[in-house]
Amino acid sequence: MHITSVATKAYPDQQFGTSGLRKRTQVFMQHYYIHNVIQSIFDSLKGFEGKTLIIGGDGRYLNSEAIQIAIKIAVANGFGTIIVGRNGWMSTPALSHLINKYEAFGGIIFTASHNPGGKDGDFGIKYDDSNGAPAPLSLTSKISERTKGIDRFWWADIPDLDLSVINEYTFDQAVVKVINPVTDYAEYMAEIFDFEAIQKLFASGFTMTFDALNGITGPYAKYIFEEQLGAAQGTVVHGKPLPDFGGCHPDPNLVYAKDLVDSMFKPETKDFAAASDGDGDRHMILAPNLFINPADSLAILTEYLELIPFYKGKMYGVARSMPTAPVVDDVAVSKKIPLYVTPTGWKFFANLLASKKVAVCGEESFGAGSFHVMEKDGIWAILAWLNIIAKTHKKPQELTYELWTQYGRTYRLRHDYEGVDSGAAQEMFKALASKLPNLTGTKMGQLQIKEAKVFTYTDPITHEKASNQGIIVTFSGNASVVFRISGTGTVGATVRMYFAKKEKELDAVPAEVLAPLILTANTLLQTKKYLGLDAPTSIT
Ligand code: VG1
Ligand code: CO
Repeated sequence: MHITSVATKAYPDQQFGTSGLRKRTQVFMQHYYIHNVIQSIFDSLKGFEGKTLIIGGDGRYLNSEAIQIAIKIAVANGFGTIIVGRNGWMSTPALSHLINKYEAFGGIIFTASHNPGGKDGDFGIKYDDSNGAPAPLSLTSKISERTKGIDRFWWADIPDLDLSVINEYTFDQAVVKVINPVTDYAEYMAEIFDFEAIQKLFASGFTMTFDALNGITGPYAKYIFEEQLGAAQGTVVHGKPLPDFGGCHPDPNLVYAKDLVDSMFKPETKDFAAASDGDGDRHMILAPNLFINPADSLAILTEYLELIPFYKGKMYGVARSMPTAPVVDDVAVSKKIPLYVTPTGWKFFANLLASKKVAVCGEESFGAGSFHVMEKDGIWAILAWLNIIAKTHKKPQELTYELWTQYGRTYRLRHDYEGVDSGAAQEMFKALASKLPNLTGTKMGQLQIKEAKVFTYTDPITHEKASNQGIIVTFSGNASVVFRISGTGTVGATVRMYFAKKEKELDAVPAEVLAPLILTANTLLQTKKYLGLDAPTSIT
């Protein structure tokens, strides 16, 4: 095997965001663009010679080419073992699990998560470190910095490998292993959950639909739900990973999983429905005629997780991201466990999970997970729901109404203004930030502002500081609005506004309850003035 140093020119735009580097697919198709990122990752790490690297992807367009490139650069840089998922497939949580299981140095996953795929869609790359957690801010900053100065990458002149069959290839000191990406993960899920109880649930006639949205979870879901747990054949829909996700947007929410949602809002429905995103770390839960939002889902998981033996006596605490409606806060108080509020992005949960400060974490963006892996995990969350349903003998809608009856119902909505002008968005946020000191205590319409501040976070373990993590305005009457700019968008800027308000009334319409809050938020941020937009481009 021959290893050469290949000259390259730096790209100025390889900045890592909330979750890795995400760009239009065509941006990634530029000459040596992928090569530069991978070498920049390796240049930012130390001590991996002879160690193991896991590589996978969510199957989107460019996945196979990117994986072949990553293998060659990894071998050239001196990794000893490279483990790749068959077909180049692997979900993000499965990557995290494999890193732990094989005591790997780290892992690379090619995904733009819930963003659309295809040649005209998006592509991306994430790096997970040796405990299977998303690279921390300190590392992603280092990688981003390195991409600006890179002028060469290391290249092994080995052939493209056939990744469609399970096999091992040896090149001098290095071995590349192609493995079944589903089996290890499925075995781990069987260790965590009471599969027998869930099998009985399905055997008793319980019905479910799982929509993989043509993303990576199809093979995992078919094997686990249908083959192992005995759910009816056909439970999994859109179960084959497709390079362009069949033209769909693989984001499990009310807008993009509309067919599934519609199927649950009919007189005759399944007992339960769920969906996951492109790379398998998100999940959406539905009951007959009821959408169970991520904040409620996190609260219910926290309330009941100890019924599952794996978690017995391990409910150390719980964490939610700041824009996530504070439903779980009430559960934390009632269970007398600590609550942490972090910035957006799973990387901020990793230290809390690893140091056993928390057992469960969740985000409003349909992500939840526990210390079982250091990434959020869609299939895990759905299995947790099934296990809780099986153990409590309660329907998902009953669990939800019980939560609301006990604590009150928190209505929440998110408005996104997608693909807006970056400069205008920055200006708009600057203008609001400058107003904040004078807002506390003032009245806007019916609403009294309790506090208005920019959210900053200091990691309780590393003491790393993350500043400028969005603006939060809290109002009297259990209401709040959060404003932030997305870190995963690929065109212009995406502005997000998150609304939450707790009410005693259980069956109101979220948009009606939140209308005054939405009006006030728009007056505060002045979206019309700065963005020229009257309404958001997406409501979830
Ligand atoms: C979004 C979500 C955030 C999530 C991130 C990655 O980030 O809001 O909660 O962690 O996507 O999710 P942003 O910066 O666009 O709001 V995924 O499924 O990429 O790994
Ligand atoms: Co994802």
